[in-house]
Amino acid sequence: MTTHGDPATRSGAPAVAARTDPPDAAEEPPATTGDDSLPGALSGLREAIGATRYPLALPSANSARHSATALTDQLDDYLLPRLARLDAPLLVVVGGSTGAGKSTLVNSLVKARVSAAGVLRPTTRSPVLVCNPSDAAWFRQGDLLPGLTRTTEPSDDPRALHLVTAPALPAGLAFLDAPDIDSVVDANRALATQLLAAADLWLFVTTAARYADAVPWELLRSARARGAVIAMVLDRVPAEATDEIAAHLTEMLAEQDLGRAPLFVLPETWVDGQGLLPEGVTAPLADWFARLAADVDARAAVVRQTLDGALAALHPAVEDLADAADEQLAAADGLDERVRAAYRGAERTVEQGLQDGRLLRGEVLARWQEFVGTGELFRTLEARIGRLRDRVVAAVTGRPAPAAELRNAIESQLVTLLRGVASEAAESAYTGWKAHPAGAGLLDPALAHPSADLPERAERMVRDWQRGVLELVRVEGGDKRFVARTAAYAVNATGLAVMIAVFASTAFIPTGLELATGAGTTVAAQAVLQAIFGDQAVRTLAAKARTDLLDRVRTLLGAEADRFLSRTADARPAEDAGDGLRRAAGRVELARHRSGLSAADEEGSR
Ligand SMILES: Nc1nc2c(ncn2[C@@H]2O[C@H](COP(=O)(O)OP(=O)(O)OP(=O)(O)O)[C@@H](O)[C@H]2O)c(=O)[nH]1
Ligand SMILES: [Mg+2]
Repeated sequence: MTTHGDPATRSGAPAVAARTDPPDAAEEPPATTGDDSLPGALSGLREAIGATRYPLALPSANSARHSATALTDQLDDYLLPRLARLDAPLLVVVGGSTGAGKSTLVNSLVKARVSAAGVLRPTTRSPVLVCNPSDAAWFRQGDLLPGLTRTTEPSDDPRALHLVTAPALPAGLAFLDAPDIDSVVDANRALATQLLAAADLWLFVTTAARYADAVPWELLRSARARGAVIAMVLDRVPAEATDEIAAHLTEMLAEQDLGRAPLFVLPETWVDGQGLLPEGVTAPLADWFARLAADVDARAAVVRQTLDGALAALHPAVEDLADAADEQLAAADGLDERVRAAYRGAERTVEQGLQDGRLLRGEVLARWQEFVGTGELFRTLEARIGRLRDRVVAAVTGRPAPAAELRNAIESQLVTLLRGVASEAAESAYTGWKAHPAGAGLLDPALAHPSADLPERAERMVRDWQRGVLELVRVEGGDKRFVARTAAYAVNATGLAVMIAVFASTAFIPTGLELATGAGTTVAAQAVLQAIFGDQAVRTLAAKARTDLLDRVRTLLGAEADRFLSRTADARPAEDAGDGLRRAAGRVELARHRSGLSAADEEGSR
């Protein structure tokens, strides 16, 4: 094996990255009364991340969901337990393409067949952690990677962590043989990424055949961005191509700003009967790790650099989450507005319908004319219009009282109007949501129509309103001169007149009355109605009845709109979720700088 580049820097103890400047005082988040220690700030951040969801199908949502999971995992798997035990053994996670020889390399470094190597791809499905027996207790207790169940036997379960000890491995250092990062098996890929986020040091294994593959470079770039300490192994290099390939890979590493990562080039060789590489081949790598294990300061520097890098990377990642949360909120508001606009339109149509006399057509008008024509109305009125009544009584036919029919006609006219506007509003809200990517995902076909029980509820609502109008007449009109105080039918008749007045609130006299049968009746009816509707008391009652009707309509339509709004309410993050995330990340950033984790901070404090 050869070590490429200047051995003094390339394979020496990994250099520690320059620190980033502490945040400006102006950017500092407001002081909180909470725990401002680094673990306290991290727990707060974990809580803020856990409390925010991204259910609306926006372009940013998918990556936010993944990132939130990855950040939570990294906090649990690595950052919190590592901070709690800075002196715990250094964890080297061995990652790379399938079949690159990762398991073979780990086995060879610890001089034992601890992880199965094989010809079938991928071979490693369940991670294997190997450490010196004296470090086993720390890894077994499960603070690190707490989601993985410790096993003492090999397993294929990706949620299991097979713990093995190897006396040949120096204390203070552990290897974790991970599944392949570019796996055809989804679970492998996800687990490998999760494991790498829990590494103090990433040992990337690639081969002469695979080193230019895209996936490893993507991961390497993100590791670089996090400031993780990385070492590279170029495995199975044919002797004749060593210089050329090593030079090319060195160039690629420099291009990706990874020029400082030590690179170990291992020649193609035979594995022995145990599946291990010859000691001569692994010696430089084994020596490098032995030196690292023996040097407490170098080990601590690696831990600090990776830890500080991972902590520093939280801030931009959480900023992205906060933006995604804000987008969720804005999208939910936008969707709500489409629904509100649709149902506001429905309310307006009803209001207009009450003003423009359109409700006084057909059945209602016919029944009203009948009601007036039979004299039922007149009979119930007294005093001022009593004289008029006397004059028209002669013209009145002897047909049965049609008050009930009028009342029913009013009811069905209103219900028809309400069904119509509710239909239009549902359709408009549905179409509005369908055109929005986040809205389409919340819809189900039933929402395109009013609720199934809307007609029933509308009928009940109108009947309640009618009862309310009668109650109003009874209470407020009880001592008015045109209502016979003792006669229930007078209340009834006045109530119906008030309802009609509601339907014709701009013109006191319902249109079309001239169509009433019999010229005498018409004239009389006009006169009586002028007397009634011209009366301030009736106008006041009608205004109240109208307000009451519109309130009830609003409630009815509100319940219709809620079918939509409850869906965004379920999806919507808390109003200040984005800012909560930003504040939590700001507290972590502040605590990180105070902690003196990064080398320069530490130097400054010494
Ligand atoms: N000849 C030769 N064979 C090797 C070498 N390294 C690994 N192999 C063989 O290549 C195959 C794959 O090696 P593994 O160690 O299982 O590879 P891996 O990276 O762990 O693979 P996954 O677990 O699937 O990701 C095995 O059959 C090894 O015996 C080497 O340097 N020389
Ligand atoms: Mg393997």
